[in-house]
Amino acid sequence: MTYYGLEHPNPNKPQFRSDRREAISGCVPVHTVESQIDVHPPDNGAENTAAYLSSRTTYGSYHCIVDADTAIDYAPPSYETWHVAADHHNWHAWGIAFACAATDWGKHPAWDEAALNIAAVKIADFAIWWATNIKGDSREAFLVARKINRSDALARRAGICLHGELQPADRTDAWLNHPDAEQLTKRLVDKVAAVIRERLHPEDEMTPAQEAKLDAVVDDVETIRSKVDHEIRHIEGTLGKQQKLLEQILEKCN
Ligand SMILES: [Ca+2]
Ligand SMILES: [Zn+2]
Repeated sequence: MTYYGLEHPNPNKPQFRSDRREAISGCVPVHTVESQIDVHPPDNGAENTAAYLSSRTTYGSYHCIVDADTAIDYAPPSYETWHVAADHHNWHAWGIAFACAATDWGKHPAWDEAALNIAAVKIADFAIWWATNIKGDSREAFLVARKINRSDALARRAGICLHGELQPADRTDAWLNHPDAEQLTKRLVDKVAAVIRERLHPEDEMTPAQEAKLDAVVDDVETIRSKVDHEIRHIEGTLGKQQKLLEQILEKCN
């Protein structure tokens, strides 16, 4: 894994810190960069954002930036990046940003879907890394695949939240005031859960060939069962005759 921010450290302002001042909580604030959306392939939004983070003269960075065709890892999850000014959330949280503006959601549905899918993969990657390395049990990754609010984040709980919720004084990203805010959050959370499920339980998914094999085995079992049933009925019939004979003998003896 390579990190753009490590390969291109910002000479003007450092954009990360290589150790954390708090335990990594699994809290995932979601951002929009508030950049110009690039809807004409190739989408250079994430690429341009990464270059900006490594040259800007003010503080501001994320662990990951996504657009409709790319995810750029900017700094390792064990590092702090500068994405939520409020309440020391940078100390424990892992930040991901969409290379668009909060007002762009819903205007380019194909872009939204592609970028949400890419973000879901990156959040799921982080969730599994966090669960495995910090919590010691990969199944805890599912804790990240839920919506949390500001008080959850203040309590350092795992989950997905919006920057605007964590810092209501001066932020509304990634989609806090959007009419479809609830739906956008649900879409992202559901996609993250689906990726984690797929990664942690690949045996639940069968290929068509495996399904055909299973059907054949079930058919075999049915055939064997009906043969056994037939044999048992035959044996019962024989035993019945012997029982009757025995009863007749006993009757005569009496
Ligand atoms: Ca791109
Ligand atoms: Zn933000």
